Amino acid sequence: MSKPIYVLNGPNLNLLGVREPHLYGSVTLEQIRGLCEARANAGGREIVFRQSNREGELIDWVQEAREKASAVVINPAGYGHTSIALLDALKAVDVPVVECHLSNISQREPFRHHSYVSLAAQGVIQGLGPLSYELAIDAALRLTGADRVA
Ligand code: CA2
Repeated sequence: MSKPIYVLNGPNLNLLGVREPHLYGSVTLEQIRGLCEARANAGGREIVFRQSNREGELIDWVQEAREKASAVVINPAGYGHTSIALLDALKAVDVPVVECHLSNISQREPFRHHSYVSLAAQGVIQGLGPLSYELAIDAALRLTGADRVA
């Protein structure tokens, strides 16, 4: 049995579907968890899906993923634009890292155009709402040799 895909979510993503639907849509993080799970299960893989508002906790989970994950999908949220510590943790991960964003950060405020996390990611999927997560799971499956991808 392959190791699970770790799906890690950064600060404020727990508010999805509750606040700012004009920016991030009306789908909740719990619903996104369900989409990711279905997609991963179709490829014969489990997921570990977590969200934290704390930088250190995200870093602990990235370090945990070094041993326990087959791949990491991460929406670092605001920390993508600020956290060299998160970048350093991700650089120490040997399995594929796929960054995803709900919004197209390249079309937003200039301070969102740069992502430190991108420097450690094999690929980035953004701007497609919850589909960004589903495609990131597909990419993680393909990059880790799953024989079935939905
Ligand atoms: O588009 C994305 O997925 C982002 O990672 C979302 C982050 C933002 O800082 C990044 O630039 C792009 C923000 C997540 C906060 O989500 C909220 C949802 C509802 C209400 C308030 C915040």
